[in-house]
Amino acid sequence: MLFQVGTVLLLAWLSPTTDAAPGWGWRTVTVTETVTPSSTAAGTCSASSPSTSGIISSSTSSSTATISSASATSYPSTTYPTTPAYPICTSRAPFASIDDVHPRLFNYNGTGAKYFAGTNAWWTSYLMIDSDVNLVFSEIKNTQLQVVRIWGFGSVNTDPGPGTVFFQLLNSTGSYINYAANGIPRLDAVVSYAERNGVKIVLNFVNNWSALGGIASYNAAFGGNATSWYTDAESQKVYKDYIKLLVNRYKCSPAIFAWELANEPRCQGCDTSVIYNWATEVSQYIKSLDPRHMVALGDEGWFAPADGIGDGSYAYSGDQGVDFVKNLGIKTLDYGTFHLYPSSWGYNESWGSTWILQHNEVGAAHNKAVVLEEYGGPPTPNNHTAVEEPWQATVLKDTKLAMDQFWQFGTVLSTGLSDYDNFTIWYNSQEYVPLARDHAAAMLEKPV
Ligand SMILES: *[C@@H]1O[C@H](CO)[C@@H](O)[C@H](O)[C@H]1NC(C)=O
Ligand SMILES: *[C@@H]1O[C@H](CO)[C@@H](O)[C@H](O)[C@H]1NC(C)=O
Ligand SMILES: *[C@@H]1O[C@H](CO)[C@@H](O)[C@H](O)[C@H]1NC(C)=O
Ligand SMILES: *[C@@H]1O[C@H](CO)[C@@H](O)[C@H](O)[C@H]1NC(C)=O
Ligand SMILES: *[C@@H]1O[C@H](CO)[C@@H](O)[C@H](O)[C@H]1NC(C)=O
Ligand SMILES: *[C@@H]1O[C@H](CO)[C@@H](O)[C@H](O)[C@H]1NC(C)=O
Ligand SMILES: CC(=O)N[C@H]1CO[C@H](CO)[C@@H](O)[C@@H]1O
Repeated sequence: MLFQVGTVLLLAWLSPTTDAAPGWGWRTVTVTETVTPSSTAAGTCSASSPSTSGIISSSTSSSTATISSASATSYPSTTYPTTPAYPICTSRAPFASIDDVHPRLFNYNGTGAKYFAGTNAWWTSYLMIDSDVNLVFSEIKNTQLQVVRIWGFGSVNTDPGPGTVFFQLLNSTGSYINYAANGIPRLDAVVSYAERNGVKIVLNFVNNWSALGGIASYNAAFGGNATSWYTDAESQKVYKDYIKLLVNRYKCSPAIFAWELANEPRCQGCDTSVIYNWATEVSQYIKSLDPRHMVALGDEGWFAPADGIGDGSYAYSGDQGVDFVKNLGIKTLDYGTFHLYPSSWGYNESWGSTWILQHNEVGAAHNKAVVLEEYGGPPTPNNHTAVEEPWQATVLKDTKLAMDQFWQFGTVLSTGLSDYDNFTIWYNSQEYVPLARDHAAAMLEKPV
């Protein structure tokens, strides 16, 4: 999502306008539960043993940082699990891949190419209560949505305390991974419950936006700014170390649909080569760690003038340093991604179908899978059907887009409503039937 990632202060969730301004900090969990994770990871999961013998810290005194693990003391407390805190890789389900016969489509679980739908529930990794994590995946499963996109990042510059989930603390002396109960074990739970429910996830590694840390939290610790981050040696070192930690930890799991470089990476005013080069290098790095899972970029799908598409307006101007066509040529990115928020971008709602068709055509020209991985409109709560149904019909009837993922899934957790914004489609609400259930079924029935 472009701007707000709504935070819901749990004690105030009845408030009708809880959309936060950009840059909100951390979800404050007012209900905490002692997490008593199973200490036994699946025995079959030897590939997953992560290099977590100590805090991963990287010196900031020079631009060539080094990892010195096993040297630091436990942060913020407790022990370092060298294996995931929840059972992972117990499922024998096949990994998702690009289909051999139909390279524009996915082979989800070894049974051949299929179209399908998915969703976004970024906040799942910040839930403290296991039964809530399980609820999210079981509801998504019974809707027949196949893939959920979730934030795998969460960085802070100062310790927010044990009631707030975060995965990484960044400051001038380095990166400190949080293995306490409000840290990496929450991601372990996400992967574990996704696997147990037979749902696959896209795990995203950094946010362009400042919510949940993001690029701004790297810059606060290591210097740099929103554009230099992509080439800043220190930030890139810490970012890749974080990727390495998660990829090694979860790479044995069939619940990983794809690894994703960033949420809506932008480099405003930059040559498109900056993001192209960064995405090439990072995706190659991920493939070197884990050649068996797919990798995606997570961008909004902006076109650049060189593409010769569109009317030259904002979405086609290259202003954000992203060139969808050029990036689709990166071999270590398995599929192309794009988003759709006409109301935020200054377009009318019917332009949405144009945007969908344009990305489909580029996918056809490259013979490569393309996914509409976020879409939302109109910018008011509820009643999204009139605007979103025509987009879904375009995807279904007029394209070979492999998957679409509405923004965003919402449900009632044990603590109250899940985090939400004006685009949330609430589980089993009236509009959930056409936009989630019926669309998911229709995508699965679409002939290949
Ligand atoms: C950075 O955070 C770590 C972990 O809390 C702490 O040990 C270290 O002293 C901090 N460094 C600075 C410069 O504050
Ligand atoms: C970001 O940092 C780069 C490299 O130091 C610099 O050239 C650029 O002007 C900075 N951008 C902004 C907006 O400050
Ligand atoms: C995200 O990208 C935009 C465009 O480059 C930029 O203006 C913004 O500052 C970025 N967000 C953060 C938190 O750096
Ligand atoms: C929507 O915008 C497009 C240009 O982006 C324009 O061609 C079209 O006429 C507009 N449609 C409506 C209903 O305003
Ligand atoms: C959400 O919708 C309300 C009206 O229902 C509006 O006042 C508010 O500005 C919207 N928020 C955003 C971020 O668009
Ligand atoms: C829902 O949208 C339709 C137009 O598509 C409108 O006529 C109706 O008033 C809306 N309902 C609510 C409850 O906002
Ligand atoms: C989305 C998809 O391809 N799902 C398939 C997973 O595998 C079962 C059989 O085990 C198929 O029935 C599904 O279609």
